[in-house]
Amino acid sequence: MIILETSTAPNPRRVRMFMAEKGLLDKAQFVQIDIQKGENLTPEYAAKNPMKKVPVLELDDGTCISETMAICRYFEESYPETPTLLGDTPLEKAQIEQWVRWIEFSFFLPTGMCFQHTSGYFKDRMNPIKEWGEECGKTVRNFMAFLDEHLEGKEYICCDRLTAADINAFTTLAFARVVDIRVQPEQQNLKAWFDRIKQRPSAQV
Ligand SMILES: N[C@@H](CCC(=O)N[C@@H](CS)C(=O)NCC(=O)O)C(=O)O
Repeated sequence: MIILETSTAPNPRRVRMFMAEKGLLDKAQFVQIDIQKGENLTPEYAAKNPMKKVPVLELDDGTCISETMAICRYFEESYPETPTLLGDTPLEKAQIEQWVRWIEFSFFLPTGMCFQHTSGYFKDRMNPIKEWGEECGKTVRNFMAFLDEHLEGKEYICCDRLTAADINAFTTLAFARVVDIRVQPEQQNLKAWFDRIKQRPSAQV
C-alpha cells in the first residue's frame, strides 16, 4: 500500500495519526507530494484523485481511495483487531460521526479557508479573498469556545476514550497556529485536552 501525502499538510496528518493509534504505520509506504509546487495538479496525479488533493491511499492492486475519512474508514474496517476509533456500537458510531462532521465543517474547513485566503499559499490556483479568510477565522474561534465548554469534566470529546473526533480536532487546533489562532488563556478545558492528546506518541507523526 502507498499513501500519497504531504507531511506538513493537516489532512494527511489526520490519516497518519489515525494509523499510528492503530499501530498500522508500517503497513503503508508514505510518498511525498509537494502540493505547493503543484505536484498534485498533474494529469498523472488527477488519474489517482480527480479532486487533485492529498492524501490518497493506493492499494496494491492500483485501486485509489481519496478523502481522509474514507481512508480512515478503510483502515478501521480492514484491521478490526486494532483499537476502534470510529465506534463499536450504533450509538458510538453515530456520535463519533456527528462530532467528526461538526469538526470538519465548523473547525477544520474554516481553518483551512482562513489559511488559504489570508496567506496566499495557493494563489497560483485560487483567488484569495482576505475578508472571507478573516470571517472563517471567527468561525474557528467560535468553535473553539464551544469545544472548551463541551470538554468541561471530560478527558475526550466523546465515548470516554480517544476517537477519530479527538484526532480531527487535535490536528485542526495544531494547524490553526499557522493563522495565529491559539487556545485562549481562559479556555482551560481545551488547553488540558490539547496537552493530553499532544503527549500521545501518535501526535508526533
Ligand atoms: N476533503 C479532502 C480534502 C483534502 C485536501 O484539501 N488536502 C489539501 C492538503 S491538507 C490539498 O491537497 N491541497 C492541495 C490543493 O488544494 O491544491 C480530504 O478530507 O482528504
